[in-house]
Amino acid sequence: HPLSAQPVASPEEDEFFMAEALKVGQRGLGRTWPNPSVGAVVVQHVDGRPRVVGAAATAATGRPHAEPVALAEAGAAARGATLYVTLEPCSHHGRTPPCADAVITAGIRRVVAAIEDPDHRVKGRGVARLRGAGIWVTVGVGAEQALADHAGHIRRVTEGRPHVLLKMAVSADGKAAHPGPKPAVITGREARDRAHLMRAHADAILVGLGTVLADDPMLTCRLEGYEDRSPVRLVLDSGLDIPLTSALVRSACDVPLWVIAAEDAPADRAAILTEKGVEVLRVPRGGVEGRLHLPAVLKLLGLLGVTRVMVEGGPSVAAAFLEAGLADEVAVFHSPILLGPDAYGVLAGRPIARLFAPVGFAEVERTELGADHLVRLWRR
Ligand code: AOF
Ligand code: ZN
Repeated sequence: HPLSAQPVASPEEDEFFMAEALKVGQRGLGRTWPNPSVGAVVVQHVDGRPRVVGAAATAATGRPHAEPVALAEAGAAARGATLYVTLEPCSHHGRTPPCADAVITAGIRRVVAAIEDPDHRVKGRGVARLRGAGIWVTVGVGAEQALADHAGHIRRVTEGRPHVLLKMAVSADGKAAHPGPKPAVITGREARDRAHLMRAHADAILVGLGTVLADDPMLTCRLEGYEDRSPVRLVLDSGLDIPLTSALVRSACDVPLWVIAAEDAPADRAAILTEKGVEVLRVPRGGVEGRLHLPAVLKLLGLLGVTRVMVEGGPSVAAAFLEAGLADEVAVFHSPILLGPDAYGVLAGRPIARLFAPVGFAEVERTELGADHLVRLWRR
């Protein structure tokens, strides 16, 4: 189309529609891996007023990408329109043709992208392709939120490992669990719902064998409306000691269960678990006291396409991730209840206070949830 004057939109208009695109993209978090969950919104001016004529997120398991779906919804209305997209449109021929080409073909006049795609197959080439076709491109609107939303994708394509969110629930006296047979109920309903939303938005949820033995958890997402959004469940279990009668193993055919064992774990045990529908993975030992080497665990997960891992315990697993500098984000649910002197500390005896030290982590959210409150921190 003709090289026309740069289409004008106010910064407020750009911010507004990028916020829409980010919202759309966030809905797909946890189900698009190995791909990022991108949001795309097509905006056409009708009688001088901007109107959304197409919107889409990356489909489950990553394809199709967001842009072609949003453009198809817009149809002829995409001609001359502006596309707001939370990640640079791709330029590579994957299992689908490049999104940049679809944008060009649809007759889009201007593209507003939140951030460049660090994937080595794209990395600015999508923007270059669009500009080469005479499309006006703005990059950087909504970048801060997009960097957070795409942290998993970015971490995986740049470092080969997923983004790690460490979730903890802490009593008023700094404890995580009772020594008794029943798991301690620390937080209330609203906090629980928020934690389950975090599960829905994770690709995988990870616990240590200790948590399986202590709590026999399901680790599924049971938030209303998100029941089908359970992440892959991961257990660090170097010796393959997970009970065959555990809720996790018994549900392995319904919700994926990956057990991560040491290379020397018994093969016959692995065979039994595999028979039950469990995926047995192996990594070298190399952690403290012969535990699994956490960088190797994350590297393997990255290879398998996992972009977002939520670590949910227990205390020694949490401490190990923090100590290895592998927790990128920490969500601490603070409860007003007291668990008493016999209860376990939240980080296996290590002081939680250092999380809040000015070096290390920066607070990005503080929200009241009923009687509890959530503090979310992001590694600097
Ligand atoms: C986009 N829009 O909605 C997504 C993109 O394996 P492929 O061919 O599906 O390509 C995956 C890569 O595409 C992924 O690593 C990321 O760079 C990009 N994801 N790109 O234009 C989208 N999900
Ligand atoms: Zn694409």
